[in-house]
Amino acid sequence: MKLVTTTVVALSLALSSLAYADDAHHTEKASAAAPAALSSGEVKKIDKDAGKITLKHGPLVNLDMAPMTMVFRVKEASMLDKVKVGDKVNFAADKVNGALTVTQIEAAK
Ligand SMILES: [Cu+2]
Repeated sequence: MKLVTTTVVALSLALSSLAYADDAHHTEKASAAAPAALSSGEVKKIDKDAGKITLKHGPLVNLDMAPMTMVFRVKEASMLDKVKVGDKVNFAADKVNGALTVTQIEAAK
């Protein structure tokens, strides 16, 4: 019985260290492929008909981009209802079909 207990403990220890290794792997992957955190910016212009937003943004690590003001596409036009010109925002941007696209946006608190 003691042997069984020891085996179970050893097994669960092995499993939990495996789980940790897996977590670390996923975190690494996420930061390389997708934005890990939101970037900050300020809304300069909104063109809902075109599905575009002009943002003055800070550094975009995932896109290797320095701070600037530029036009982004938005993933869904409805995202533009959540923000207005002059708002400070937190957003995520990525390259979608070759176009720089805001995939997530929210007014900063
Ligand atoms: Cu830019």
